[in-house]
Amino acid sequence: MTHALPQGFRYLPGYLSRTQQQSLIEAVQEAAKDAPFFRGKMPRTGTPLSTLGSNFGPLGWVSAKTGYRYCETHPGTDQPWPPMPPKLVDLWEDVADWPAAPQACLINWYREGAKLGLHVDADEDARDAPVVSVSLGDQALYRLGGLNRKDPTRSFKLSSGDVVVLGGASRRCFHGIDRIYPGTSTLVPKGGRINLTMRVVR
Ligand code: MD3
Ligand code: FE
Repeated sequence: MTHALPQGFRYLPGYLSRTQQQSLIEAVQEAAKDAPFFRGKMPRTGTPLSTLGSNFGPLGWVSAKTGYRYCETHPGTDQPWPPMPPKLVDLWEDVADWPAAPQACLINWYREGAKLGLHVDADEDARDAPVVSVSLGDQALYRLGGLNRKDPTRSFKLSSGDVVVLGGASRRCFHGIDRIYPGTSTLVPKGGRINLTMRVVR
């Protein structure tokens, strides 16, 4: 007996062709020249995250000892984030079913051993707008739970080119990345997995 997926959750495996994936990786590499990947820290404890992050768009998500926040500038360069690539905006328009454009795209880079504990995304004022996630590079074991931390969870293996739309109730569900599978893709030049998440913030 398996429980139902949350309302508004859409998993689109193999949505992007290899060529489309490559062009997104090129956009990430271009952006990283101006907005280098940085290691965020857990609020209060200052424990380093196991992922490296950067952002596209007018707002970027930053995790620091002082807390999580959306910020108009990169914490290291104090410059605005690189613009959202038009191809990502097109993807949002194709799948998000939402009247507003995304203001932030978090770029998360998972190298071998990186993971992301079970959490809810709650730093956006726009709590009803969907999040659109794009997986690039190595496969990852993704876990999706319910509205409460103790609810049962389901696991999916996300592969390069997969898109997940978290709309409706699924937007408020617990989720995380248990592990990545190193060496399962040749897409990312230095290896690992890059996840892009587009968000409406305010
Ligand atoms: C479900 N990233 O950046 S993406 C995150 O694959 C994050 O790197 C994971 O969780 C990753 O916050 C999962 C899929 C995702 C993103 C946002 C969600 C799932 C979500 C928001 C609500 C529910
Ligand atoms: Fe999340």
